[in-house]
Amino acid sequence: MASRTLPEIAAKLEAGDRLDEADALALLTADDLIGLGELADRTNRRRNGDRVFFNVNRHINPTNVCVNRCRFCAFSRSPGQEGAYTLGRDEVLARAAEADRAGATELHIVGGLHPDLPFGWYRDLVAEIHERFPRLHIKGFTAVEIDHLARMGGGSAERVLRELRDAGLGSLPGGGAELLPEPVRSRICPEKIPGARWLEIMEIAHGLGLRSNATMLYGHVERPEDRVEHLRMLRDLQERTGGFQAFIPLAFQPLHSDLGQGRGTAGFDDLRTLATARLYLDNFRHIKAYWVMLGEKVAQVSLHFGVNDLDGTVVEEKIAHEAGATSRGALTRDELVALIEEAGRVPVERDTLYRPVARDGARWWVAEGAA
Ligand code: V47
Ligand code: SF4
Repeated sequence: MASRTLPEIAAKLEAGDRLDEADALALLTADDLIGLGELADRTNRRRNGDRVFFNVNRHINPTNVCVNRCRFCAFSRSPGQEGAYTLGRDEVLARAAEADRAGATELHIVGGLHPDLPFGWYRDLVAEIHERFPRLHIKGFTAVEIDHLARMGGGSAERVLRELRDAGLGSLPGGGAELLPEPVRSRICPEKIPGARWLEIMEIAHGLGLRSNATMLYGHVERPEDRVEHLRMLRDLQERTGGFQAFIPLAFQPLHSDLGQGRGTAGFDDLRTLATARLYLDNFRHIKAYWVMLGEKVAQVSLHFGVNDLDGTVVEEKIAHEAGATSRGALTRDELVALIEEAGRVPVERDTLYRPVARDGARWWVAEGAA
């Protein structure tokens, strides 16, 4: 691919032309971080103004028992291994109740691929949470888990998604994408479903009216070209379905993983990746900084590099922290608001479907007309 300069890419953007993969590669490898940030910031502010979304959510990981052994994952355990856990139904419900009482708008539920928990266990769990806490949006189960649940008695992925949706599932998170293209995918997670299957399940979900997010795990063995190919695959699917809400780059946390004990990603590369995503993924409205993996400081600075969304209060984080994340496991709503305001932007609490939320303590409602 021919190398493009930043001014050439800026001229394309000014003319309203779409960036191609050569442009994305040039951005991802640009030395002029400030120039890149300015482009991404301008593009973001044209689309989203000064507003930065955040949400009040809670993560729940029902089990860390997993039949896959992804090489980057420090969270999972084999069945019977020390540290393996599976929450009982009541323990999950107690966490949901706590989140509801605290005024959360969303539960983010993901976990390992348990070899014995049947599909019905998950479907009934979703149904019970939804029945008892109908205001909590359930964002749950990566495409990888959906594929697993199909094998665990759910039938096809479409049937699993349909039944979960009918039980009360509201949307899908973006995990499990890792790096979609080969050969990187097989190097970092040889047992995981192929990238094409991840995309297929997302397409089915979008077809059933379930929105989802998309992630990209970066900073391990991949080359910039692999990241560009990953972004291209996401942009192409988004072109067909429009079902992705946010793109979330996940900075690799290297501790206790089989992919080396390095220092993790550089702040420079984190910002470059977020800014490139803003400019190349022109059909994604929201680029989200996951402060848990970036650290609060880089996440805050990223609000000037094309990011318009900060996730979230989180409350109980295991996946990144088992792998050495040094950020805190939770932020309060006030802390998120302060992070955004200190960056000179306007915080807007949202629900999972990006409707602005107004609140009085733990009591919240969707604000009318402020979309
Ligand atoms: O699926 C696992 C990744 C994901 C590591 O959709 C790792 O709103 C970095 O997907 N270093 C879970 N990443 C997190 C996730 C997510 C987070 C926040 C918001 C949303 C959303 C999604 O974390 C896993 C896997 O891709 N992961 N191990 C690691 N060592
Ligand atoms: Fe299992 Fe997910 Fe960890 Fe892979 S990333 S080992 S599928 S929990």
